[in-house]
Amino acid sequence: MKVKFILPSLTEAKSPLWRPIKYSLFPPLGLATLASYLDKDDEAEIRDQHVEDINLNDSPDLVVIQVYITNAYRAYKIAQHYRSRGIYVAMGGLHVTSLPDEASKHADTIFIGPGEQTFPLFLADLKKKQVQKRYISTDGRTIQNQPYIRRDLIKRNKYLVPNSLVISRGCPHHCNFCYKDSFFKSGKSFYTQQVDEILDEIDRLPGKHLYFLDDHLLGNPKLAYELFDGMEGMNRVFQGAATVQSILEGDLIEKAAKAGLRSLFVGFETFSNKNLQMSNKLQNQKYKYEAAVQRLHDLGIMINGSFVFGLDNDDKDVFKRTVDWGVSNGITTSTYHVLTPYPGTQLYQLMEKENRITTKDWTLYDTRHTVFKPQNLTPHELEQGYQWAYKEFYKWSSIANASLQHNNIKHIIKHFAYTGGWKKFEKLWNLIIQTGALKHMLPLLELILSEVNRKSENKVEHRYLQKSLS
Ligand code: B12
Ligand code: SF4
Repeated sequence: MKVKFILPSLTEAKSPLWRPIKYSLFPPLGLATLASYLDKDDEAEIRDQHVEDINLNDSPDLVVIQVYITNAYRAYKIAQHYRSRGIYVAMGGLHVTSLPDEASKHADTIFIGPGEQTFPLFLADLKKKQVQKRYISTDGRTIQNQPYIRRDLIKRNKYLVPNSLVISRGCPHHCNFCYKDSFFKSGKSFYTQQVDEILDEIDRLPGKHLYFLDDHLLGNPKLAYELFDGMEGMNRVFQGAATVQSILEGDLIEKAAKAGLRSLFVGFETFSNKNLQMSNKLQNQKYKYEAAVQRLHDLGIMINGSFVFGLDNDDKDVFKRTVDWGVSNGITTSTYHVLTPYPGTQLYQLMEKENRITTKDWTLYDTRHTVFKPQNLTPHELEQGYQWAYKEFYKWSSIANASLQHNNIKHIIKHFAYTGGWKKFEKLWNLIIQTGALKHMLPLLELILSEVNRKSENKVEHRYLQKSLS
């Protein structure tokens, strides 16, 4: 059987605001995971529309499409194209799980929830010619003892970070704006691989750099301890995501740093306790963000802070407050989002009930547009403030100021190079992508992620550097 796996590009990936580099970071790991359930004699290919042409003139036996909210319409068109030619189309992913009735109009079979258990079942049914219209993941979810991800189908040279991996599914928390509870409904919503399997997978990945795409890398502290123990001496540098709480409790973060953690995505989201409460983001509530920042910086770990604008307790000052905090606390990169009530989430249900959803055009659900009635801001103010925050945080003087918050010269230089390199050389990135030179950038990233020598002699006189950088 010939199987084609497609990741249609997100709408925003083709907009004038498109930053090709953002969409050339990670390969489609979900599809490579599904491909691992095929038979040995099946033929498979993965096409990621963000980095290549998907070529619609072929005739596979089965087309498998991954649907995110903002690529949904594009996914439906591709499905329509193949179905009109009698080719079987299966669809799954976050958006299909949120809105199965919408998606089922466009596919022969849809999948609700993670695919590790349902996709192999479907393949077996397909052979018996007894396929169902819907497969729903419920009990028995696991990612242990699974076949190897089909990394051979990933075109590594098209991505800046080909060594992405994910050792868990879901997360132990329940924020009300997050996709997680609806995606993992009726079954386990946080589960992990076994340590020996993870270490094995790491061993199979070439080079030095790893990016853990887990929602919460430290979510299972026991597993994380064992993993970091095992990784010590493997000479890896890695990036991942975790919560404020997990950074401050125990000494897991020290272990992570020893194992090679060099940069962490942290969901700060908001400084307002009311907002945190409304969002059920309780894991942030009793902790001081500054303490988490200090701890990471002491370990030489760079921070990518995530912030949401438009929660009910946000007013016009929220943008400046958030940017100022990021700069004065030496946050390396900030990811800002306009609050987005994704269908299926508790937040969506709440807003729907209060009649606050203003559009159901899913292409606008990209966290850049306001798709609901905010409480203390106009939709326009919210979008303007969001755009202003990005500009302000990433102007050269802010980058320099934020870099100078560290008391170690290597950390200052790394911060400056990472943020400047990521945000300030768009044209150069485009050229690098177009000329196929992306694969040569990884050593540079690894260099920037090298260890900060903490004992170092090179603590610097701030005023001196402030002068030379600005
Ligand atoms: C990598 C990533 C990206 C990449 C995606 C490109 C790529 N190559 O995959 C990039 C950088 C482009 C990106 C962009 C964005 N992202 Co993103 N991203 C992720 C991340 C960290 C990992 C995805 C991944 O590889 N997961 C691991 C694999 C194994 O899982 P999977 O892809 O989901 O596939 C499984 C299932 O979905 C299912 N499945 C999927 N397709 C199919 C098809 C069939 C037929 C079947 C059977 C099963 C199936 O089976 C797979 C195996 O279980 C997730 C968080 C996460 N941990 O998943 C966030 C996440 C998907 N992103 C998120 C967000 C908010 C965004 C942005 C809006 C951020 C922004 N402001 O720019 C944008 C736009 C996305 C959009 N809304 O359309 C949210 C999504 C919320 C939502 N409801 O849509 C997530 C969940 C993070 C979070 N915790 O909130 N992202
Ligand atoms: S901590 Fe992150 S992944 Fe977990 S529920 Fe909250 S937003 Fe979702």
